[in-house]
Amino acid sequence: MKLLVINGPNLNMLGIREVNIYGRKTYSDLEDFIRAAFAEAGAEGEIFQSNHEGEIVEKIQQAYKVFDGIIINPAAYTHTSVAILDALKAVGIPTAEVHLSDVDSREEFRRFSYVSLAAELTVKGEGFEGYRKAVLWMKERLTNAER
Ligand code: CA2
Repeated sequence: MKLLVINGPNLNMLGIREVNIYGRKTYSDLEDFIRAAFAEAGAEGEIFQSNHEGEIVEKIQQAYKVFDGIIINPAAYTHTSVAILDALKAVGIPTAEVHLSDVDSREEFRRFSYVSLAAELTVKGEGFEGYRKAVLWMKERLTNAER
């Protein structure tokens, strides 16, 4: 089972500002946390972060026939990017969406997610734990698909 985790713009700034919303832990801490979740699930995984929409689209396209599942926190592109939605639909890889914060209880513009239209699971407001939930959910999802 090969999983690809994609993190969108500004998530590399975690722990530096807006600690009241996103917490004090850094992006490197998040990578360590996700690697531990891969190990718990017995999955192989890669973690990719980009501040550029086109790079995220290309990474999703390159995942075709390489990765079995995608876990994505598209960050601000969640609310704007038809291109990322179309890329996810194009590759047809099972997708889970993660948000550190509870996007439903923040500004109105964060309530809508294009990526939710392709994702089978969305986890919001659970901090780093949301990634672990998504990895473990994906393990179940892919195991059941093999039966
Ligand atoms: O809650 C989430 O995970 C978000 O995807 C995070 C995005 C935001 O645009 C989404 O609405 C919800 C923002 C990530 C930026 O993270 C920062 C980290 C440190 C300082 C400032 C922003």
